[in-house]
Amino acid sequence: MSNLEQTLSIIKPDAVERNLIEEIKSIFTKNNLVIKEDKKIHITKEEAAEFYKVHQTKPFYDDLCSYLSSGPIVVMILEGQNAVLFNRELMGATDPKKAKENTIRKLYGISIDKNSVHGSDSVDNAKKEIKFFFKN
Ligand code: IDP
Ligand code: MG
Repeated sequence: MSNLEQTLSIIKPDAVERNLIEEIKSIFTKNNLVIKEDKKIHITKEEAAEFYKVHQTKPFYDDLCSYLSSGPIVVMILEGQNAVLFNRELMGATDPKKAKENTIRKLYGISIDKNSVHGSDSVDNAKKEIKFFFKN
């Protein structure tokens, strides 16, 4: 059964800094996810805090917001079959040390905080996150 979805992907500062944009994009496109929109931006810490608001009670929240705003990022809308979960599979586990072989985080992630990519974790959150970056 067809289940076309959109999800939000972010190439985080550690990966942009290491010139991994095209390599990461090609993993998506080779796996039949279509990049519907993409832009390179540099957000403020306040914007990062708004984006990551669900994590505001976590001990790593402040560092996370500083990090996401520390340099340019690439935000993308990916579209494809079961795009939300499928993108999470391509990304791999949050901690690159625990990520499966050939996932983006296994290939490129440096550490649990510098883990190269973000991906929405549900269809509802994907809608909110896409709106946050593309439909203001
Ligand atoms: P996810 O990115 O795999 O969805 P989340 O639990 O939503 O993981 O956490 C958001 C981001 O916060 C992670 O990608 C990672 O960069 C950072 N993070 C998560 N857990 C930790 C931690 O225990 N220490 C430091 N940073 C963390
Ligand atoms: Mg998450």
